[in-house]
Amino acid sequence: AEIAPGAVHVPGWLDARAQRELLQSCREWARPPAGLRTVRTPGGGTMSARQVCLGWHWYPYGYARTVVDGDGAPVKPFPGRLGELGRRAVADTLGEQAAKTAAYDIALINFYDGDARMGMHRDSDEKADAPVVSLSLGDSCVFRFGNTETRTRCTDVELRSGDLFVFGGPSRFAYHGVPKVLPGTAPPELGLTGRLNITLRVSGL
Ligand code: MD5
Ligand code: FE
Repeated sequence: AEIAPGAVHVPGWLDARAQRELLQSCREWARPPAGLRTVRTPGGGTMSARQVCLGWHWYPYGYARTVVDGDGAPVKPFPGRLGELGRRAVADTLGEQAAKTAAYDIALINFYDGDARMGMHRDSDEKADAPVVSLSLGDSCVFRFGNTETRTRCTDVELRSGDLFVFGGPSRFAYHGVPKVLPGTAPPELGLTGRLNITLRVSGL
């Protein structure tokens, strides 16, 4: 479903096997060095979603090649197969032409426990306007999508395990957030308590 121009939600895009395999990879990427970390904002706040980065390390607010706000380790490489997955996601939603130009080189993996949230924001640390590909695993959440100009007049969408969301074109720099995780809604056979979100991005760096 197209939620807004360039913003496309595909429920159940990853089948049960693909979800299991991606979760297994996330568990490996979460191990130190350069593993799962708590992000602190310059204002002294703490983000409740914990994060792992591949390819480039995101910190508030920029990208680096080492974990500048954590253990200082070199960031883990961006796996080529995530790039393939990202291009397939874009081809399926925005078309082959959009997919050709999307050379993914960043994965940000956010882990939400039942109390975690993400406030309304825009993702503008990337220097390229390629679509962002978002994949969700585990517990469902309420995802709030605004537009480029305002955090108001939002649309709430429930994202479930296996869902794909692609943010391209006029939606690439739209406001969005995660006001709520819905604990206990993960597929029981997946074996994940909490929610994982994987975003694939083009750094333009
Ligand atoms: C999440 N992550 O569920 C979301 C999914 C983040 C973040 O917001 O910054 O890590 S990605 C949603 C997204 C990304 C880029 C653009 C837009 C939405 N958008 O234009 O709405 O953990
Ligand atoms: Fe974001």
